[in-house]
Amino acid sequence: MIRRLFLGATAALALMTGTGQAQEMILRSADIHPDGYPTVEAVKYMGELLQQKTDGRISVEVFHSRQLGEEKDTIEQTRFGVIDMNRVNLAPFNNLVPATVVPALPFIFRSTEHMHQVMDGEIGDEIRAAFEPHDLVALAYYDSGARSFYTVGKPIRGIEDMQGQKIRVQQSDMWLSMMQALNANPTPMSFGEVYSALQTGVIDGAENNWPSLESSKHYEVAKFYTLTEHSMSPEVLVMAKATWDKLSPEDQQAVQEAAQESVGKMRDLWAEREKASEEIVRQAGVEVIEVDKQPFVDAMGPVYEEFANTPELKDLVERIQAVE
Ligand code: BDP
Repeated sequence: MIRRLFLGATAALALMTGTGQAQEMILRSADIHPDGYPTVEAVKYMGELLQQKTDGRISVEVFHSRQLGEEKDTIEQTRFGVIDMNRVNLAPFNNLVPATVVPALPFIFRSTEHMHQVMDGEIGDEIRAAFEPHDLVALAYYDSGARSFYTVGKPIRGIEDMQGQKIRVQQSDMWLSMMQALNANPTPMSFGEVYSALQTGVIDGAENNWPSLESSKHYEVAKFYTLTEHSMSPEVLVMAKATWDKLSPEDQQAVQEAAQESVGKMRDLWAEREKASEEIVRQAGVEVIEVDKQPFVDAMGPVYEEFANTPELKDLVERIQAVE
């Protein structure tokens, strides 16, 4: 008997004939980063684990390098179940899922260890649960280092150098507010448009972590990297609720386990890549600028006021700050 399993419009199905043989299901997962980038490799690894756990029935195919589009579009498509899985930073979810604003807030985490403590625990689970009403199941958080500013013309050596700079931000209202608090001109755009925008002077700068600065080759154009480390917003791996709902409870558990087990792998890959990327960027002659962070921290009051704007979100901020 062949049991039919429909998994969204795009999950590839290969029905195998013969009694007792299960169908094979290939989950399509989106990522804007190129092949070899830690997030891409971590999701591939997650797929291998899933395949092992399901005796080869369920696997994952990662469509890296924006093959399925920019994040704004792939997020929508994942919500509709057109794409099964998606690895995105939390920031592009900020407008949709308010709780995701909190871990993206400037300077909320004191260190990577603090971020891990928070996201691996109850608070992380709470934020994951906030995706469900938006037709998404958040499976795991991945490292994303710390984001800092890079500029083409004028180096940022102090907070006063932010004045009037056109800085690309992710498509999140919180990020607009953050740049306004620094007297910069925020320009939201997709990641894929940033290289040419830097080159043509549409923007003066952008901000990201070492691996993204390196893999995007933005460092070829932006020759000043100022270590403000203003956000440690983690990455998140989500699944379409439509896909999730079509899995048996056992398979849901296998997916959840595989995702969680890929987190350690991701952390190793990330640590390695961070070092390698820093090396490449420095070798290319980018001036890496140490800056006094305190004035940046002090300027963020209005951002917290505007975005930690309900008792629940305020409480979330306080609980994060209280985590040792
Ligand atoms: C990278 C994240 C990616 C973001 C991108 C960006 O991995 O998900 O969307 O930054 O700035 O670090 O758009």
